[in-house]
Amino acid sequence: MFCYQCQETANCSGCTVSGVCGKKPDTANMQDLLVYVTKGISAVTTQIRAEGKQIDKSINHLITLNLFTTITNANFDKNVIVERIKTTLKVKENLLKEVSDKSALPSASLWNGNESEFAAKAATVGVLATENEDIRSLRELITYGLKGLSAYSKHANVLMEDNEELDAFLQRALSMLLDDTLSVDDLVALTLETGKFGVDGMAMLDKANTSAYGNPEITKVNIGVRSNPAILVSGHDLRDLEMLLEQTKDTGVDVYTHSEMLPAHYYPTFKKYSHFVGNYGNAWWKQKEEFESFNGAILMTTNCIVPPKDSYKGRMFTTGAAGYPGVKHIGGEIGEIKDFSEIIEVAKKCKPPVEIERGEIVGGFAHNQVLSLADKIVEAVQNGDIKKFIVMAGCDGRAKSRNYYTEFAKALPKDTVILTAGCAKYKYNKLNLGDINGIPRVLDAGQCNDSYSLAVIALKLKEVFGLDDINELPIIYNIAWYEQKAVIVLLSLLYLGVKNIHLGPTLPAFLSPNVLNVLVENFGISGIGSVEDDIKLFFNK
Ligand code: FSO
Ligand code: SF4
Repeated sequence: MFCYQCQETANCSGCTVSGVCGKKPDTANMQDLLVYVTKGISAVTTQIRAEGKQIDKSINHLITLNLFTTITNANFDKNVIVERIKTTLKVKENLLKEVSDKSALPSASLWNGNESEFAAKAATVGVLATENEDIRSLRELITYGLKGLSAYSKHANVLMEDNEELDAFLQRALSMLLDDTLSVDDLVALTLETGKFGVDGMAMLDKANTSAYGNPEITKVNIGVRSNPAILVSGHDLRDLEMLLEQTKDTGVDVYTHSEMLPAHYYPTFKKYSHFVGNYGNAWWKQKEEFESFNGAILMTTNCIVPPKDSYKGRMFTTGAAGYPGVKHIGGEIGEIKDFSEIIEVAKKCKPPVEIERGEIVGGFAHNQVLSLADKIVEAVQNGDIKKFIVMAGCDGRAKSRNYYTEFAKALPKDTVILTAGCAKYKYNKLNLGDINGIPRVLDAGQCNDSYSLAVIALKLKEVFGLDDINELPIIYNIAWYEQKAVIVLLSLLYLGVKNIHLGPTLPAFLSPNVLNVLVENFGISGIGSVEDDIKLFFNK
């Protein structure tokens, strides 16, 4: 195996023996093959579109789900990956019949094989199959961005939002990654185009979420527990949460959010459920301890799964793109009502959660809420009460070096406001950093995809202050990344013209020195230093 798609990759270079995340080599190899056949089918759909015909939505959904399934910590179940390869090959064979001109199709579109041939094929199509390290670097950067985009698309699709233009781009981009005639410059251009569609994808999801559940609003979220048996919902899929809340009504079972599901509490629709109690625990990587003490049933709707302990594996469930061998999976396609009765029955027999903390956290500062406070914020900036905003969106992770973000948040001057989204927030959202004229110093917009809100807010501030360039705003970008959704957020910010982003705790291993150089020269991207040095750098203190 060779995988270097996430920040925790072994020795900051690549997992080759087994994944630091727990992914086994045979599963990693099957994921490589799944990505390969997904590129193959994408070249077929791209050709069909070029010949003037349409592609059914179900094919678009198959492609995005394939990529989503290979995201870090989403699916560890080799059998699921193998089945998706088989389905993709079958669907592709049918699609090939629709193609009039097959001459330009790449070999990935024409390859077929049965399961006994999968391992041998997988060994020839992984990341290292691209020999030129700059081409490889750009191909992987784009692939990871597309994986993140696929995840966001899927969340919108389950809320019945689709964007054919976005799917057509995603598939065209995947097919271009098979094209050996493309230069570094071509791939740099495709990287930025991926960022454009990243913005579109996050906007689509924002529209889907807010149309379905209302605009997030300032909310205090309880972090303590009650004495009923309960279900803990993790991951990012709000539609799954909605179905579960409906089915747990009047059952005596409470529902709590975990990690990236916390922002669900900010939506008006979810407030109407009296058994939707609060948020339990922290970011994804602490789940081993927290799932144990939670005592109840657990539903993983997406990444990030940590290989479960036997102590709670039997009360854990996956759904959607998530999967883990030996953990019960709850099925259900887009548009179908999932049947959560089994998880509810398991929960009823469980002890109530052990309280691990008490109190509240405040969030709900997505674009609509922040823009309704715009006058207050603009006034605070104009009279000097707020000197700078620091965008600290992204991911949390288990690396000790990430304590930087807690220390950095604590060390920030008191006239600064943190804008956050994603599970990165858990490094500082319980620090009680206070407020400025009633505006909390940590404004949480929501999940990682709600980084879109931060971009909308920045663009609005640019307009209000009459600036020509988004980079003239008093905003510093100090972003933490872990997996591929953060990659699409990063590419989206680059597309929007944001410069001088600091990315940590380490720069991606998949950036070759030359590609990194392109990002440094054109966008001023850099890593992080020590807290002390960075505070000096940002504030001349
Ligand atoms: Fe975190 Fe995991 Fe949302 Fe990621 S839970 S690390 S960027 O999946 O997607 O922020
Ligand atoms: Fe390693 Fe990350 Fe890949 Fe897992 S996802 S195998 S930790 S690089």
